[in-house]
Amino acid sequence: EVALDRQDEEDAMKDFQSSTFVPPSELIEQEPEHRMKAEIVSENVDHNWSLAYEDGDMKVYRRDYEEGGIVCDFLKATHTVTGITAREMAHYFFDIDVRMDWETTLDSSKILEQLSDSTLIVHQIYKRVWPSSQRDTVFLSHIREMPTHDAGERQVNEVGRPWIVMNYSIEHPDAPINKFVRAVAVVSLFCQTLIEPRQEGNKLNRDHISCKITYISNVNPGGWAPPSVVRAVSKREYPKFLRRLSSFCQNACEDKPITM
Ligand code: 18C
Repeated sequence: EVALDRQDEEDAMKDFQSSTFVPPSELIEQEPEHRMKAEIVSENVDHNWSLAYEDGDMKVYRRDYEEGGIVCDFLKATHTVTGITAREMAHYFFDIDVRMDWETTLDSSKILEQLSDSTLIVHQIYKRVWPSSQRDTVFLSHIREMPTHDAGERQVNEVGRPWIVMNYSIEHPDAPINKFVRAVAVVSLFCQTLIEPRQEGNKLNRDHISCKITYISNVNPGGWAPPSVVRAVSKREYPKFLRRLSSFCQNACEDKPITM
């Protein structure tokens, strides 16, 4: 074990304070007013959002947004997946070893750097969408269990702590922009475990649990792409992703003990 001296400790603290990385746990503190506040803190959808897709518990909302003629719509989806916990859902969404088993938009997904057990830098190459150029992304991917949040924000029947995975674009020297158009994404998957009330003495099993997910995403395809194609691809791919990730997790967890 190496002890830090006082100067090292002060330097480390300064580095940490001046770092632009905000650990997700701090996001549960009061968010100050700014023009994007509604995009990031509210689970509620107002008149600015339109319901793009609905199927049972799954709801996908979008909000039009363009930057210089490029479609960068905001997306927000909620879903409730039976038989799995928040931790299990977040784990499988984060785990790059199973990504190709549920993600259908990719040609490849590769770890550029593993910063810790819960933080990776990932390079992904997407399938080409005709008639546009092929896209890639480089993003920081981080998973964590959140500190217990405000009683007011809890779901009815919620147990344990929420889990969150955040994927957000960064640059990395091992993946310079060359062959592909670099898309820029901010994605977060927030998961909460819900438990059905059951009779005393009844052992908890997977029939009693479900995971409520709130997924938000904002993708800038980077470089012009036909708006109608971008919106058509989104409309098709997000529900597909939610369905596939959900059934992947359900199958993966089926015969395993419940992980809270
Ligand atoms: O969050 C999801 N997956 C995570 C793990 O992979 C990760 C992914 C982030 C998505 C970044 C998207 C970058 C867009 C690149 C082009 C997309 C090509 C699609 C190919 C389809 C066959 O966090 C789940 C993501 C689920 C679905 C994502 C769809 C994104 C579509 C929005 C923009 C479309 C741009 C189209 C480009 C050109 C079209 C003319």
